[in-house]
Amino acid sequence: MKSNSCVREEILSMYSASSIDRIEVKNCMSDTYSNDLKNDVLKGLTATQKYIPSKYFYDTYGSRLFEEISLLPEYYVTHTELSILQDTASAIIENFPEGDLIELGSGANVKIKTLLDIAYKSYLADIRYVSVDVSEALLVKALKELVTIYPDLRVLGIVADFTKHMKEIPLDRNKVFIFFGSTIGNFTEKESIVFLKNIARFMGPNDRFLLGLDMVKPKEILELAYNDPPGITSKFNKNILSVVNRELDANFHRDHFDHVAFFNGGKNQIEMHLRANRTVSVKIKKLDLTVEIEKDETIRTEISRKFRRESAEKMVDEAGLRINRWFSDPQGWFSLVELKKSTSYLWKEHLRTQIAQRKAKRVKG
Ligand code: SAH
Ligand code: AVI
Repeated sequence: MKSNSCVREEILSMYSASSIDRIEVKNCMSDTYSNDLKNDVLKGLTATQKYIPSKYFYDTYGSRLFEEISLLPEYYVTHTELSILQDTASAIIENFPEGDLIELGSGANVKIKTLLDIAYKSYLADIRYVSVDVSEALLVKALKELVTIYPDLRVLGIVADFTKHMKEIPLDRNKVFIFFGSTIGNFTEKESIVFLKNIARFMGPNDRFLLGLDMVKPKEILELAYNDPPGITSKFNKNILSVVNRELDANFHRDHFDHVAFFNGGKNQIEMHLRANRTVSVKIKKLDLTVEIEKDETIRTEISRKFRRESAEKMVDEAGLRINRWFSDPQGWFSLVELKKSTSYLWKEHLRTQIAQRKAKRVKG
């Protein structure tokens, strides 16, 4: 993806000019979203186990539903991670006098405020907040709120897919990468290592990476979090069908599917599916495709992997990172892990640079 494919957006609003001057937004998705969706849905709905990638949950309505999920008492993820952050924000932010806080999949920016509150109390000089999310409406709204809360804070919003557009992130300053909410759990094991390796590539020896990890816990607690009694998660799950209907001119009927979420103990992951409650034939006009779905057949819409300390250590180690500090709640339900680039990875990079420099010298000589 070339950097000139990101378009700078004009921010128009009723906010004061001084706040708006501190917001910059670029959109890297305007050209690619529709094609990516076409390719992904074609691949997913013609696979043996049908699936639709979970990043397509987050249109404006889906993002609002996720915010509602975050407030549910059963969805312990958000309030547990927030409680860890409140206890550890000072320790996390110390020794970060200036630079970029880069949050990936930032959503409604609920959690970053805990860090920014502390940063402001410590009178940290020059912090810029860089927020990366696929959901443009949510990102712009959240950034406007931040500049009104924090005087002098500069923010950069990047509407982008963090699995594809990492090159769009500015890398010239000290950095803390942030990936809250255990969104890493929505990747397969392989994808999560590719993703972490990609971030490690962009980290310098002093940069840090704050990673939220949801831990394995009793099945009943996990399953209740994804089967909340008010049915918000069910609405969130079915909204992915509305996204496909709208964007690809399809005729999924949400009432023909039931929300299913269960803990797959063999894989330590919650799986969310949409199960057809009758035989269904769906036309997807923009793909020129008709998909036949049998009664009780499912479309997998999300995996949400849960971690143990050992599996987390193995994952970060394979990605060339190391655990610097490990923060957790008293029950050990969620972990906030501070990562740095591993020494062996830094050495390898150092050696590679030296070899390249020697080669260049030889060619010149
Ligand atoms: N970090 C927040 C939100 C988590 S929800 C929290 O901890 O509460 C996941 C967020 O990631 C959503 O805001 C969604 O829009 C975003 N997201 C999902 N897949 C993405 C992708 N591939 N690239 C960029 N953002 C993505
Ligand atoms: C964003 N992600 C980490 C959430 C999760 O728990 O896997 C998304 C979600 N799905 C259902 N509820 C919340």
